[in-house]
Amino acid sequence: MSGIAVVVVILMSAGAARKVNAQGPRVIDITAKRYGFTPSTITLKKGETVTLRLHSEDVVHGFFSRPLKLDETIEPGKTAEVTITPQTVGTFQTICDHFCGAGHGSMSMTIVVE
Ligand SMILES: [Cu+2]
Repeated sequence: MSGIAVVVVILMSAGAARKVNAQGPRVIDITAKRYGFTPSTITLKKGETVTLRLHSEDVVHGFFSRPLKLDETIEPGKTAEVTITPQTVGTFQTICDHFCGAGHGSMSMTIVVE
């Protein structure tokens, strides 16, 4: 009897683990286009693992934030992905660090970690 109980517990545990793995991190799509990002602000939770999926609608853009250790190149027609787990609460600016035209200097978005 106790052998059956152990097998049932193991099967239930395996099922729970599969469910968690299949779910994976939350994915947030971010589109870069001269001269901004859509959405312009995202909110993450401290300690939550999130995948940022980056797209460009026109030219090559950058996605850079020193405090969040982000430094991605976004090429048109391709998808760049970065998975982060922010550990610091705050409001962080992420900028384009590839010159993309006259308004390049104002191209940024906000990542809020709460
Ligand atoms: Cu730019």
